[in-house]
Amino acid sequence: MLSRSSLSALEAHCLSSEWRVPAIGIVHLGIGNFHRAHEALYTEEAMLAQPGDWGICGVTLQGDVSKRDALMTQDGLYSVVERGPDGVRVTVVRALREVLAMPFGRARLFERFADERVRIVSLTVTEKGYCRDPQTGDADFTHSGVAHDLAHPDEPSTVPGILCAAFKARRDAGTPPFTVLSCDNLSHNGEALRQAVCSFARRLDPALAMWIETHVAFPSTMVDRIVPATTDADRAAAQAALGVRDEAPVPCEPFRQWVIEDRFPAGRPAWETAGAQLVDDVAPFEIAKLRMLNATHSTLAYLSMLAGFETISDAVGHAPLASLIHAMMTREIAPTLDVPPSFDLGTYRDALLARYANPALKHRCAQIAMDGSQKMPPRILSTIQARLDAGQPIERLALAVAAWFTFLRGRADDGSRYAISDPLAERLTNAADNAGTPDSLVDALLAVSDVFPASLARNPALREALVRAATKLQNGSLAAIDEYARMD
Ligand code: CS2
Repeated sequence: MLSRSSLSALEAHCLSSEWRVPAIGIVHLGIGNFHRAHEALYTEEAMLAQPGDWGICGVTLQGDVSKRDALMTQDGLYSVVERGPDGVRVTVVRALREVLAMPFGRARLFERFADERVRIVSLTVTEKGYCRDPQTGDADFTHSGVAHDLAHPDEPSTVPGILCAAFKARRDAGTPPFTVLSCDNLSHNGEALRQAVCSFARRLDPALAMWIETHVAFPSTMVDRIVPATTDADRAAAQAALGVRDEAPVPCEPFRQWVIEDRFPAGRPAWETAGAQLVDDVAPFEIAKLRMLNATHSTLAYLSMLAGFETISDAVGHAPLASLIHAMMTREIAPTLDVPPSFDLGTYRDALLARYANPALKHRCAQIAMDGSQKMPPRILSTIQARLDAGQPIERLALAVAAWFTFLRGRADDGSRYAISDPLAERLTNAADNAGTPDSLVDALLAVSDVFPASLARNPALREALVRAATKLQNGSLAAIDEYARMD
C-alpha cells in the first residue's frame, strides 16, 4: 500500500527526492480527480522550485468518506497516471496532507480556516456547486442548501455558506483573510464566486459583506487538463509501475495549462516555476477555452450518447464527427473570440483535436454529458448569443443544443436507455418526454428559463435552427452528423 513509509523506495516515481513536508497553506474544496491532477501537481512542483508551506487540505463537500479514507490510509499520497499516445508515466504526489469529508470534518475544517498559515482556499466544486441564481448571478436563495445555511450559519453545507462562515471567523479573530481561487469552468469564475458569496453575506450580516468586499481577493483562472474518472485499469497501471497498491490514482492526459490572474494579497506558491501563466486578465483565455474546448466536448458528448460512441477518442475517430467539430470551431466559434495576437486559434483548434484523439485516455462521453443545464450557457449559448447579435449563422451550434435536447429523452438511437444526471433533471426530462415532435421538444426546452434567458428563448432564428437540427436528429444522429459535416 502506498504510504509515507513506502516513499523512500519510490524516488524514481517522485518529482524529486528532496522533499520537506510542508505545513498546510491551501484548503481545497472539492478534492476530486481534477484538482489532484492539476493544482496539487503544480503546487508540489512550485514548492520544489521555491520551498514554502503550501501543503493542501482537501475537502469533499459530498461527505465522500470512502475517498477520504482511501487517501488518508495512504497518508494523502496518490499517483497521477499520465496516459499519452506513447505510454504511461506514473508520478507520486506528496502535496496533499489531509483530507476531510463534510459534514463530519467540519470542526477540523474550521480550525484550518482559522489558521493564519492558510492563505488560499481554492475550489473545484463543478458549476452547480456555486449555487448561483442563473438570472442574477447572486446566491440562489431558493436552493435548499442555501436556505439551510442562512438559517443555520454555523453548520454550513454550501460554498457561499462555508466561505461566509470562514470569513466571519477570520474577521472576528482579527486574522487577515485568505484569497479565494475558483478553478471551475465558469466564465469570469472569480467574479462569479465573489458575487455568490457577497450576496449571501449581505443577507446574513451586511457588515461581513462589506468586509469581504473590501478585503478579499477572488482572482479568476483558466484551468485545463483532461482528467477522466479513475478505473481499475488505472489502479492496475499504478501498481505495475510502483510495485505497491494505490487505491486512489488519477488518470490524465499529458497536456496541462493554468492561466491565473495574479492577485494574491496573502501570497501564493511560485506556480510560474511549474509553467503556470500569471497574467493581469484571464478573460480571453477563459472564454476561448470554454467556447472552443468545453463547447466541442459537450457537442461530442451529446451526439455520441445518441450515436453510441463511448469515449471522446471513439467520437473523433468517426471522420464526419471530427470534421463537424473542426468546422464548428473554425466557422462559428473562433470568429467570436477576441484573443491576444500570440494566441493562434487555428493552432489551438488543431491541438484540441489531437488531444481528443488520444486513444489511451478513454474519457467517457457519459461523464461529460452530465449537468448540461449548467454547462450549456457558458460553453455554447454565449457563442450563439454573440453570433445572433452579429446576424451570423449558428447551424452547427444549434445542432449541439438540439443534440442535448434529444439526449434528454434518455434513449440512444439504438433504443438503449441511460440516466440523466443534472440538477434540473426532473424538469428537463419531463419537458423532453412530453414532447412528441421536434417543434414541441424545442419549445418545451427553450422555456426552461434557468438555462435560456428570455432574449434567446424568444429569438426566431435560434428556434428555427433548433427545430431544423432536432428534426434531422430524429431521423438518426449519424445521418445528421454527416449532413452537418458537409455543410458550407
Ligand atoms: C469536460 C471538462 O467534463 C466536462 O464537462 O468538458 O471536464 C474538460 O475535460 C476540462 O475542462 C478540460 O480542461
